[in-house]
Amino acid sequence: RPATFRVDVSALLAKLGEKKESLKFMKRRIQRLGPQWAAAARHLDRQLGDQGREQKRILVHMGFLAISSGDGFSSMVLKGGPLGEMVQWADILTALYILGHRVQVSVTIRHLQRILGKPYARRSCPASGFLPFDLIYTDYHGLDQIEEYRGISLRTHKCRIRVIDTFGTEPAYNNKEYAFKHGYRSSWGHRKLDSKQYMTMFPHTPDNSFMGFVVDELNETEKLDISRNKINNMTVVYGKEISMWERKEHFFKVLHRHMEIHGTVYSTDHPYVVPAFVHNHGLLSQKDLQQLLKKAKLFIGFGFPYEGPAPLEAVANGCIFLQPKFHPPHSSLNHIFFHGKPTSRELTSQHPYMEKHIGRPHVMTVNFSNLQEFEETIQEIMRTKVEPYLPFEYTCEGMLERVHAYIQHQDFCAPIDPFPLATIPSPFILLSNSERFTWDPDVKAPPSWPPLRSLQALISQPGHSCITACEGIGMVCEPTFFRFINNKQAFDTLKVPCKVLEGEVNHIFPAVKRQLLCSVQKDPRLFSCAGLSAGYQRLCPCRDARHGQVALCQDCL
Ligand code: U2F
Repeated sequence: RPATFRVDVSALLAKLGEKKESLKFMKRRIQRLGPQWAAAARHLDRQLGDQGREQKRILVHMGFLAISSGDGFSSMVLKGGPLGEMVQWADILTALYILGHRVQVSVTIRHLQRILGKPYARRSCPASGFLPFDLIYTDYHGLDQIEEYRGISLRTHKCRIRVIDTFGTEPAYNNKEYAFKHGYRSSWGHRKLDSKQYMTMFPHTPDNSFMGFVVDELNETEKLDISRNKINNMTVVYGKEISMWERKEHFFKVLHRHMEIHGTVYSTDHPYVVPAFVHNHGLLSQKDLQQLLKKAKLFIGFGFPYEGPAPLEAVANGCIFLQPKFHPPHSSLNHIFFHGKPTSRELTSQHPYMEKHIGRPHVMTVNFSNLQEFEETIQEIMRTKVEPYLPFEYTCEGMLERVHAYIQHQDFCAPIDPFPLATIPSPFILLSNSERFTWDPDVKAPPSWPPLRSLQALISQPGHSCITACEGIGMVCEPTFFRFINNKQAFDTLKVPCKVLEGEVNHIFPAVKRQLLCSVQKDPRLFSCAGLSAGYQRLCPCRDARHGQVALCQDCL
């Protein structure tokens, strides 16, 4: 059955009950952004032309709202608790619905069982047989709940699962035995999924799929209004929870010398934490927060929360985002918040996406421990004029395009043909700079998404990851391509004089040490863009990317 775009979200709203604060928040968001989603759907529909799309039956089970410990998220919605997750789930639901799929939603164990059948109802929904969904979007909590309360193993159906995983899961954490043996312990991970089945909030590592969320897009009149009404000395502090304001007095003092400070912190009875000169608006609705940001010149973060949606919203409304640089970087090795998370990613600032993908003049990342540098940056910001800026990948159309592409092209159920380790003649052709190769257009390429014509492979600098190596040539690491270059011919094409060629189970392979010891990967689940090790040069598969849409290659739609 073909999927047809929808432009009216009211039937989706009816699927979400009224019981939980979290759901009410999501409904308000879906309703508010409805017209923008509809416009994006019309545009994408025209762009895709008569490309057929198949309608999928999709279960969306938000496990974090169903946790037995009392749904901590919902109770904190009105008290400054995390809203980033709710923002993302609301947008995922809308994208799936607008794309025309059959979406069922569950936020309680009871409902999940009603949809999937209780453990004893094996005949209607046997463990290894029929599952009435093509795809299940859930989170780590949801995975446990589906296994535990339905009493089935997900093994048979795991290729249909998509895990919404805010901070990401790197391949080294995906397999319990491997992770424990090599010191990649975590509280999560260990699911042995394809790493692309994990879907993140920002494009943290290309090992995972970047799902994202959306930010209100402004029309030309709104942009004009912003440039007329900006108040050059108005700051909004990033932090809706009181702990995010603690021990910041010295910064507020400096800031207050130049600017009027506004906050949207939930609590009002902490006069020593929120100074009297701060205009605290209390927690605002998303709509009202956007209005405040439209007037403000500066949105300032003090280190926490990490990687939330609000800085993108601020920059989209014409603010400059100022944030602290982290030296040394924060990660699961040295920071309690990331401890136990299945990633070794290092955050060089509060929001590395803002720092690296957007940067100056919209985003300023400075050393906050130097108060003079801090003050000079405030003065520089007051002199700098910026226009509202929103990367395409965070618009409704950007998200629709991406989710559409994933649904149509990502297939983790199809058996993967082992690519022959040595095909003669070699399918690779050196590019003119002779440090990279691509797939020879005269050799028939095996089916692949992204298509192999976007491949460019190279050898990294010693100790660098493939993420860094590909970024160095303006490209993106593409883990799907590892299986095609995990062979001797790839090393030969790049003239690496391998004295030894071994097959090993290690997430940094394929790689070479001292130009002589070449190793290929024996476990395809461990192909990793993020992996690195001192002394090793990675063999890296890179690809191009669509403008403003890092998740998709140019020919990926
Ligand atoms: C992040 O979660 P947070 O909820 O702390 O992220 P924020 O960037 O603060 O904002 C989330 C949304 O809250 C909204 C705002 C954002 O879309 O419009 N909001 C609001 O409605 N009213 C207000 O007064 C202020 C903000 C991150 F997203 C999570 O994944 C992490 O778990 C968490 C901790 O790092 O940080």
